[in-house]
Amino acid sequence: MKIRITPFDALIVVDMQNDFMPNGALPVPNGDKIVPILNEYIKLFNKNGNPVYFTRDWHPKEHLSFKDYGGIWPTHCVMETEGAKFYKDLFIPNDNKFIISKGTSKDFDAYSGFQGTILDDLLKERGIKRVFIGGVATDYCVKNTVLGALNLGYQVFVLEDGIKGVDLNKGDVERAINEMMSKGAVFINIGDIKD
Ligand code: VGL
Ligand code: ZN
Repeated sequence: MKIRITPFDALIVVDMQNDFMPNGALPVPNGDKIVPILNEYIKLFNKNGNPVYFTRDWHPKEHLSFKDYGGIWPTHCVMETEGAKFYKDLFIPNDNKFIISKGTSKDFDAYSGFQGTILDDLLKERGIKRVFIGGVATDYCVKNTVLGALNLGYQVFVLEDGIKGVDLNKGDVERAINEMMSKGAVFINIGDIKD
């Protein structure tokens, strides 16, 4: 497949934060391995003048998703902490980039970058029709961001070489991929983009 980036395209990089990387509070196995490829996508979009949206989990310290507060996750991505910062090797352009914080209030969680954020408004404002989505975790925030985008009417490309999952229950990643595909997401690799 050959895809040419148009002015109606945006890149969404999901949750590439310290706590989701090896040694973080909620590590995605090999989450750091996708950074070089993600950086290639980021540079490609940025060079073309296309916007790049970085979502981040940005929780208050008493968040309901944390085990201590009735949730299923260890404490992670507490706002303003080291664990919530973007991973050091992730390339963050100076221009045309937007940070989208989610899960920011104590009583709500958001696996999708569209949930409780202005991401959809920002995309619509710029006339974006197609979104390219990569990051972590395939079976949680990537999946939900992809399904959210499809529901909102965007054409969605998932970066097959730029996602990593958790697989808490064996098969979760495979099921997530099948669900995204069956709802219309198209999986691509860096070589599919015509530079
Ligand atoms: C995520 C678990 C909890 C994710 C966020 O980014 O996939 N997973 N919070
Ligand atoms: Zn979270």
